[in-house]
Amino acid sequence: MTNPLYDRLFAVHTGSRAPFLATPDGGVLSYGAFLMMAAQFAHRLNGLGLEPGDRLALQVEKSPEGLALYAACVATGVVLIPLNTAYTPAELDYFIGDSGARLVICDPGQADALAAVAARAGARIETMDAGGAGSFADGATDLPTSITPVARTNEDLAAILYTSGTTGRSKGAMLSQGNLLSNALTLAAAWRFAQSDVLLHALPVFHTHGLFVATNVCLACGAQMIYLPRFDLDAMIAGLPQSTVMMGVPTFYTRLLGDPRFDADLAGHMRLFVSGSAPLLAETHAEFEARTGHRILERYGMTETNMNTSNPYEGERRAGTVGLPLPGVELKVCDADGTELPHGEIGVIEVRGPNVFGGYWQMPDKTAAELRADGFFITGDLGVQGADGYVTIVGRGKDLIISGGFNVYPKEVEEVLDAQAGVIESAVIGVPHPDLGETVVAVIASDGGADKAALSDACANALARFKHPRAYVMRQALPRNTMGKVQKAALRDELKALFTG
Ligand code: MLC
Ligand code: AMP
Repeated sequence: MTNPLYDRLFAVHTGSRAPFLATPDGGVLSYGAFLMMAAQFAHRLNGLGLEPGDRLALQVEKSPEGLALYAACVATGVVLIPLNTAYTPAELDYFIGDSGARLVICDPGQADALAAVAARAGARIETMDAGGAGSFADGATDLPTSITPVARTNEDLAAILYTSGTTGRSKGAMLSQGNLLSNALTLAAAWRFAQSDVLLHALPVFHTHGLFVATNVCLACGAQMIYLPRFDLDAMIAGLPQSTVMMGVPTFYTRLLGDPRFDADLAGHMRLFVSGSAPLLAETHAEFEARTGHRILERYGMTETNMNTSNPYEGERRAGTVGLPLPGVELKVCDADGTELPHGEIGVIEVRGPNVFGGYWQMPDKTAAELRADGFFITGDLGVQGADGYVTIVGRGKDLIISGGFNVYPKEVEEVLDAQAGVIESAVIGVPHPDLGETVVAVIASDGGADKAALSDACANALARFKHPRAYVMRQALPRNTMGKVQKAALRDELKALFTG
């Protein structure tokens, strides 16, 4: 009996005393102890009646326990649905209902707000923390500390990650054991990960970057993580001298560069800095090298595909590019019909490989629209590939804003704004922001009756904080082209200096 992901990433560390997770309280959890906790959680999932293929919705602050639950899901075949801690009950209602989750695990502070949501979906709800009523961890303390993982294949589902869409309705990307395992092994080899590595981990663990890229490469080789609850400059400065690798979104890099304590000495113990999830400006790359002597390694991926390209570990890390297709990943730049374009021409990036997901949860039409019959996934990113293979992302074919590494689909925000009194229509755009890369701005066509405070309240009720517009611009009408389409490009150009000017 095999369970490819569990066997290769987790079971190999059984009984190991090597450090796995160092937390800011000074605690260090060994691999062996982590796996004992994961086994108890797996028994608890079984005890609650969850079976392979059942879905578990998890919305908790970052902690070793949360990560052990990921391992427990892999061991039991339960499909993990990690959810952003910023999501509002209204957003969670959709994710929990759509996924048909059988169990919801949340932090105690969220339990009241989520009880009705879980009840509506017919799901059981437990809190993560020990000590709380109905606590998942409490219920696991006396359970066995070892487990035989359930048999799985590479094709079996390991996780569903929700990603928003241009139509405003989020889609659950179905990621298999093979998707996750193949990418973990590819990245660990490409970035020369070894057991001696210590990864400074400050990313959230409800997205591909923090949960799969960062965590799985460490698991693949038994490396240690300094596991910070979130990005905090002081904690980063304290952690760098003990670390060898850092992974982050571009905001991590601009924030570090904004701190005079961050210099070549502080980065002296590091062997690698990786950036992704959003474009890293070439000037940030240059400033970072001038300050520390390190050239940031930029890579490119997405929820549906895990990682697709990476600048080389050895060889030229070219600023402004996302490097070369990873081993096993086929990449082509195409026109709208999927016909491959010659090198040097701009088109839509399509990718195929063992990293590419199997489709969207219960959305065959959306799957068919984005995943071609031959296995190529249409990323919606616009790019160009040079004759030497380097890929540059030049824009997005999809209407998407990336704020501090979090994706915001304008349609979702526009739907909330358009429903408010006095709003004729709205156009939500991304404008450059010195800290977040891009930030959300709403342009409102109003008959004069729209009130900014009311719009802001409506967003607060419906949407996670990172999706809220940071500015409202009132107009009598939105600019339209001769086809009647709102000219977002003109608005972006007009408002481009709102936060940087
Ligand atoms: C927090 N806030 C944000 C925000 N993050 N607003 C907009 N965009 C964001 N990304 C809100 C907070 O709620 C707060 O609201 C206010 O902004 C200021 O908070 P802060 O303390 O300055 O922000 P901080 O908590 O430090 O978070 C910023 C951040 C964080 C950049 C460190 O957002 C982050 O860790 N981002 C990483 C996202 C990520 O992992 N993406 C990977 C996706 S996977 P208020 O109301 O209190 O002022 C993927 C695939 C791939 O894309 O290729 O990797
Ligand atoms: P997500 O849906 O959160 O997985 O976001 C994936 C999107 O982030 C991609 O489709 C790209 O648009 C963007 N992205 C990820 N990495 C990079 C990068 N290095 N440079 C530019 N864009 C990136």
